[in-house]
Amino acid sequence: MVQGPKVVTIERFIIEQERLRPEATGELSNLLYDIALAAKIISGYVRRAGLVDVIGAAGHTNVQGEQQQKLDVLANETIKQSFRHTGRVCLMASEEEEDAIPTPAEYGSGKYVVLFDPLDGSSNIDVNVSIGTIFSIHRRVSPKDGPGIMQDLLQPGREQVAAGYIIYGSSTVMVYTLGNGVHFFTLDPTVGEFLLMNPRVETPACGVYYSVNESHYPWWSPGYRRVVATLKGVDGRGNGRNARYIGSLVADFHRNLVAGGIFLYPGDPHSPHGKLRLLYECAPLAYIAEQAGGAASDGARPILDVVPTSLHQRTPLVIGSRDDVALVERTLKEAGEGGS
Ligand code: P6P
Repeated sequence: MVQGPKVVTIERFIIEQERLRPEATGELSNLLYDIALAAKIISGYVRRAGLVDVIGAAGHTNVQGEQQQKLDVLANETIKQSFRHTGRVCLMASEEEEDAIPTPAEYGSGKYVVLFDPLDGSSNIDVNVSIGTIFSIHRRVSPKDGPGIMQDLLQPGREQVAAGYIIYGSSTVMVYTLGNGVHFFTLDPTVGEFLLMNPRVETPACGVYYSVNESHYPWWSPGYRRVVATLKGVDGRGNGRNARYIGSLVADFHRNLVAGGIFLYPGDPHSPHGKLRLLYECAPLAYIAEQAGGAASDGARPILDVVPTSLHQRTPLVIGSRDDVALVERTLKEAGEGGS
């Protein structure tokens, strides 16, 4: 019988990775288990979205002023519930909630904080387009015996101890990094386990895709217009890329990570800092991108170097294959632009 590849569950992989870190206490490993469990639960909701009464709006809006979908609410509650009573997390922040989310004092004040977008791209839920969960984990900076504070959350992306996402697509894939490479797992629904697909993902240096909402062209700066013209290959140098834009950040990012490509969400006069959120969308994906050999910028500097000042602040985002990000930064600089 031909032996297939060794089957490694995410739990087994996390344990093996923990053994490589003598200083590890196991708390971060347990936090990753918590996230993997939440991902399985949310995946179940998403897979049944058309079958049980979870599709459609939940009837109220979130802090972003967006119509909350029922799945948004379920995903948000599922993630909060998976951390709240573990004693590993002292404070959380969610795209769905204006204020930081404290954990009950009786459960201790853990040494980590978690920031997350529970279900990004939720406007795509009712049309069956891939959506995703994004998470970012920092070690707290405040005294460990007290409650978590805002400064624990407002840390530069470079300080993340872990970051990742789950994409609910044709299959459910969990991707994360602890700073030692990017790891891919696919959920096998027949056994309810995330199985290791690739222990060290590397994204191509130069992509085949570019992803941007071209309907914003009228608002783009001259620099960004030149960037997109270059990516289209209208400069005649034959480096034209394929346009792919799903309108679901995790789906666009994941395709580019795997195949090579670049995603852009520039700022414009309507929203000078763009649409995407720094702390729980751009910074975690930037950590993944850099760990996979890619790059992420706000147009002039690495996303991971941006020092946050508020929980839901936005940033322009250029992320993906490193040569492509460098091309965008160079082009914007030549146009006298760049940065948020
Ligand atoms: P636009 C989804 O609403 C989202 O937050 C991201 O997932 C996605 O990349 C972006 O907005 C799409 O925005 O303006 O192109 O529809």
